[in-house]
Amino acid sequence: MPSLRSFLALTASISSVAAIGCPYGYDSPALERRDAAPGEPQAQSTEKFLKQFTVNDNDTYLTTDVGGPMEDQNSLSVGERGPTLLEDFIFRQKITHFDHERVPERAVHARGAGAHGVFESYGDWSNITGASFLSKPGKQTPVFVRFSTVAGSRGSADTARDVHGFATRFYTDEGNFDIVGNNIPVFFIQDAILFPDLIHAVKPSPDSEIPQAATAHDSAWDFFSQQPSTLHTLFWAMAGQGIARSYRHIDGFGVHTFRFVTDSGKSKLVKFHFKTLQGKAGLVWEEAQQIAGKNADFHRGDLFEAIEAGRFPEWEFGVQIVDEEDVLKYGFDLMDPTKYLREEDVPITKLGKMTLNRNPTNYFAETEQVMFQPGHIVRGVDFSDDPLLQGRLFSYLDTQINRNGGPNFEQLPINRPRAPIHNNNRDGAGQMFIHGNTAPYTPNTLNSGSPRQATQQKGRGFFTAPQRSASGKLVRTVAATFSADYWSQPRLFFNSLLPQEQQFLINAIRFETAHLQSETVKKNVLTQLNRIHNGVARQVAQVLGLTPPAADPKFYHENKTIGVSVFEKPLLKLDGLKVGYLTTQNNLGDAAALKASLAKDGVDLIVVAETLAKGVDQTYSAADSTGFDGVIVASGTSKLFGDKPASALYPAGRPAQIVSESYRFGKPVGFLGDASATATSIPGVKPGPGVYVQSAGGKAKRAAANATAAANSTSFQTTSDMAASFK
Ligand code: HDE
Repeated sequence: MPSLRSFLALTASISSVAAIGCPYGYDSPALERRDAAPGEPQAQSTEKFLKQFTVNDNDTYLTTDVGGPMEDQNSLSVGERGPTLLEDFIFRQKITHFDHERVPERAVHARGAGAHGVFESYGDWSNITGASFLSKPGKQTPVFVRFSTVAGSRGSADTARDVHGFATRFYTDEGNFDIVGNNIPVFFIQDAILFPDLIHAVKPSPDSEIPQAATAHDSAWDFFSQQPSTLHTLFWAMAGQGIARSYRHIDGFGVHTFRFVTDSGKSKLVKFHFKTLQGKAGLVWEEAQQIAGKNADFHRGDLFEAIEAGRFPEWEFGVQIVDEEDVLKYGFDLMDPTKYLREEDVPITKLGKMTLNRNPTNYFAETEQVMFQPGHIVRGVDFSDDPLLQGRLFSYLDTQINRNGGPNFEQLPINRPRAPIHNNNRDGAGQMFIHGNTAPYTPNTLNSGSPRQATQQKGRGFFTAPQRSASGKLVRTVAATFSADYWSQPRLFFNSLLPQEQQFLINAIRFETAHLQSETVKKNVLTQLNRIHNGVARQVAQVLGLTPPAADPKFYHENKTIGVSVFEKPLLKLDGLKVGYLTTQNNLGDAAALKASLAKDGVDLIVVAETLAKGVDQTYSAADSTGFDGVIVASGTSKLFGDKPASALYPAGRPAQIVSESYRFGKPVGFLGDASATATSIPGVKPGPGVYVQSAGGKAKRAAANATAAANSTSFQTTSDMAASFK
């Protein structure tokens, strides 16, 4: 059995480019899935809480909505061939319900996937916040997280290039706290009033409804180039963050500056972070596009499968903490959501760990009906004056009333807080509570004044940070602290990427802008790019056939920041990665042993052969390079790669295609035994980084002789036009 450790280290680098030579090995203490016993911490009780609403259809008769047993396969008709009757209440109820099955999809973030989990506090953080879920070390709080893309509709492909939503609900014992964030720490606009403009520009064209889930069109880039506040987020979206390997491999950010407030009323500005403990990883664009056609559910499938397999993804939750008076200290306004606060300037204080450990039972009831709101805060958290945040505080509730047809959606099981609810809100469509209080107003004496007002001192009420104040003339304007500079931070981001990642970003912009029709838009885009970086603008100009512009250096600088690259570090865990094992059904030799050995690391070996014979997981007729994170060619399979197919059961050239595509998509490919001889005969595969052949001694080793060159190389070298043309 060859040692596959170095191959797997590279497997981890599938998307983490510089991972070659990364240390193999990691800790993954899995949390148990279980229900809470009476008296156990509340965190364990989500499953139990939702169970009371769960319907079990086992061993039952079909009934109408009002409980009468019935049959519903034939409508009631006048004679066998006669017309059906209006009287048929069974028909009417069934069809009417079906007619109303759909609710409006989310106006943005329509495509997504969710999961339940638990948050555990690392400590007692009462020195910075009164939030009860952060009050004790080891305190557990149930969570529900929904990941999403932004622009695509509900049926769009997961791997569209886009910002990714990362919305987290903490069901705390003092009510629900939502962080409705993204995988990119900044946003396109500064004022919520521009949100409809941004979304109208990025959504498909109003006449043709083309293109779906894509910004490679004129209106998007028209807006981006007219509204330079978008450029920073645009750069992040054009980099690896825009085409994530999976939801498990993204970070989350609260984006806005919020406040933490202690019980004694002291407040600090905070920025929320979720850091993936799987490591970050992105796809390459050609693969992302291919996946969109071949497996549109790539991300939701990955999340669901990982959780089903007990490979629970984890994130560390933390905050950057800034004194109130330092709001302008870092060279920009912390109320401006288009700006990034470097970790070097304010390190992240890690507050706890979040683990996703249970899939929804019903997609619609849970993932579709979960209604996150930035306005869902708990005691100990407060807003800031960020105008984007202020606008969001209005928008989410408003859109959710529209989606639900009334104001009672907070009573749906997935939205229901785990703290008791007492207020004077009454009635409305779908009211599910039976309120007994006949004095639903405040103040009252008839119900002994109850429910009473909770204040900071009494009843642990919410309170606004005491030193918050606002005054000024009424104006419609952009603050000077917001509009002074839109260009140096995208450059900071760009400077901080690996050279290959910079090329990745440029190629993304080249792809998108090459779809533009309007010469004006093309020129405007170039002007904006050139304010950020002349090298970027020149490379884009090349593709657009425009004159490469002279430098416009007002905002140029060479500063960098840490932690923004997707590809610089190896993955922290290999859990849930898939290695394709290409063989023939009569040659399963090492497959079982290899499978067992990789399983110890949470890696699945998928055995590919001609038919679904025993021991085979996939056939060549169905297998695809996009389904694997690395590929191994079994010993004794060289005939798979001949000019003619070795079997009529798959198209000619299919195995070679899987290997060469995998290689081009930056995945490691390994050849065992006499298959090593085929390594160089596969179109496009060059000996070097990412290609492993088995040596005579039986150890998997890189075909490239020069270890230093290999350690510095990247799998992006394999993607075609990542040429040396940069600069
Ligand atoms: Fe959203 N956004 N957004 N957004 N947003 C929605 O709310 C909106 C913004 C984000 O998984 C909608 O219930 C406005 C920033 C996520 O259910 C809608 C503005 C950030 C999700 C809405 C923003 C986000 C949404 C659509 C500018 C990152 C999905 C349906 C002021 C910090 C949540 C819904 C889920 C969803 C409005 C900007 C993240 C229309 C007006 C900034 C993750 O209300």
